[in-house]
Amino acid sequence: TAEVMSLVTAHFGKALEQCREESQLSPEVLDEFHNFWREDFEVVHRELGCAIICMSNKFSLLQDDARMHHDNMHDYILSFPKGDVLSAKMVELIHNCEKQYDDISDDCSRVVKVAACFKVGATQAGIAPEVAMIEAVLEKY
Ligand code: BOM
Repeated sequence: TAEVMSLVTAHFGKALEQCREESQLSPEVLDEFHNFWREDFEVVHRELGCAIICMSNKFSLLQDDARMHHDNMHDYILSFPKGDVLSAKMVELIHNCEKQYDDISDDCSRVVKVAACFKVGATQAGIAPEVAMIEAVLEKY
């Protein structure tokens, strides 16, 4: 659900500042990670793909080929309250997106495409969080 997704995003987003330098992601492109979910935020910058790879690696969510590690992603989502209602759907959405862009060999470029596809898919599935929901979660941290 969107509620669980807001918890996951708030947690995952904490890794952004650790990854900003190595991914060359400027604050002008994305200042706070939860803005990823804003309707008017376009998921297009290669540097964002690099940042997502770096952030995912902090939680061991990727394999050596920079594709999702299915079991680890599943367990990561499960670690949140009511994560069980989201984990399988999330893994499925991401994997379907990976299949669509498998021909892009540059990891950062491919991952930003996968992330954009995931955002569309999650929105269509009704599990995209409102930015206000994420901000409410962040206030409790
Ligand atoms: O093939 C690469 C797989 C990368 C998966 C990451 C996609 C997520 C994009 C960014 C949105 C994140 C929101 C919540 C946390 C996801 C773990």
